[in-house]
Amino acid sequence: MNKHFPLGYDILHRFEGNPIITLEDIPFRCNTVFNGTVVKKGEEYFLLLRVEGQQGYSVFALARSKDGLHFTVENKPVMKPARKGPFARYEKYGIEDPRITVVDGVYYIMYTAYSKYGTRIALAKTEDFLHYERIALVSEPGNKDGILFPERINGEYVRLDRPIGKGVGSMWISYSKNLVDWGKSEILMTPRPGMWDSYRIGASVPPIKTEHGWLEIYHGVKMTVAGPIYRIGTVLLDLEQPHKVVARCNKPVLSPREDYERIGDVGNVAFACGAVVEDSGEIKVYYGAADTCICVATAEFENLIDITLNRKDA
Ligand code: BMA
Repeated sequence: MNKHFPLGYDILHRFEGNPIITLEDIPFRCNTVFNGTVVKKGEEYFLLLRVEGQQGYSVFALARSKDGLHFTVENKPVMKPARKGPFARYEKYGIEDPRITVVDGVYYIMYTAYSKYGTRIALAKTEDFLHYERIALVSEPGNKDGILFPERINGEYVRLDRPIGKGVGSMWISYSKNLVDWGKSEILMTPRPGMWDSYRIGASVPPIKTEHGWLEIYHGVKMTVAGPIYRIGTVLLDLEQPHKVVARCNKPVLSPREDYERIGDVGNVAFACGAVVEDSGEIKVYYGAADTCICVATAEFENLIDITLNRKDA
């Protein structure tokens, strides 16, 4: 599991049992499994999966595990696009890319509501991971990759998101006193010309608090003649003023290399939506590969911080 690749390979180490969830593990008929957000509660891991149905729109399914590596998926989707009420017209094309964050003991899910109007960020909550209560649509169209911070900062809820302004995908930050009304939006991070994250970037995993700042595991996209390549990178944000970048990794921590990351509905995609920092000091990062399966990769958490601070080479 903690096999260390030589210099030049990835900083996150792939589990040799990857992929950990494929289409064959989903007990109901569907097209593909995209990505998943994780929570460890006690000794159990809950993975909320984005699953695309055969009709083409996505729903959420729940997978459970005792070791974080071997998962069993519930028989039916746990959350489907709303078909009535105020969310229905904005979820017509599906619900996508969930991210769970625990704030003040409540499990909140920010997800993408997709319709002919475009993508909007929506917020729901759950107590048991089986039932979901929608709270609000929290952005206008043209926004996605909404992720809540696990704590209020200076008394306010904070989120990262990715509005598409002028076709450029950058990471932004916004604040709210009540989780419903958001504002004080500011640009946080932009793509870096010439680099692996030159085309688009977006938040991926709920921020993790460290003594050096909030660790944000994000996705960076490079456009090539053969299409986009989605890689995983890291950045540290100031603890008190999270709109300030403390350090941003120069290199991705994981790039698509294995067949299961290169070949699928959308090839060359590694797209993280969740991570668990274990008491042992290991971080498990869960990511969707090629929009077709779920994988896990690990690192020593301290090592990942050092890499982000650009202190160390792989
Ligand atoms: C993003 C999301 C992800 C997907 C990625 C690559 O916009 O929709 O779920 O993995 O594109 O297709």
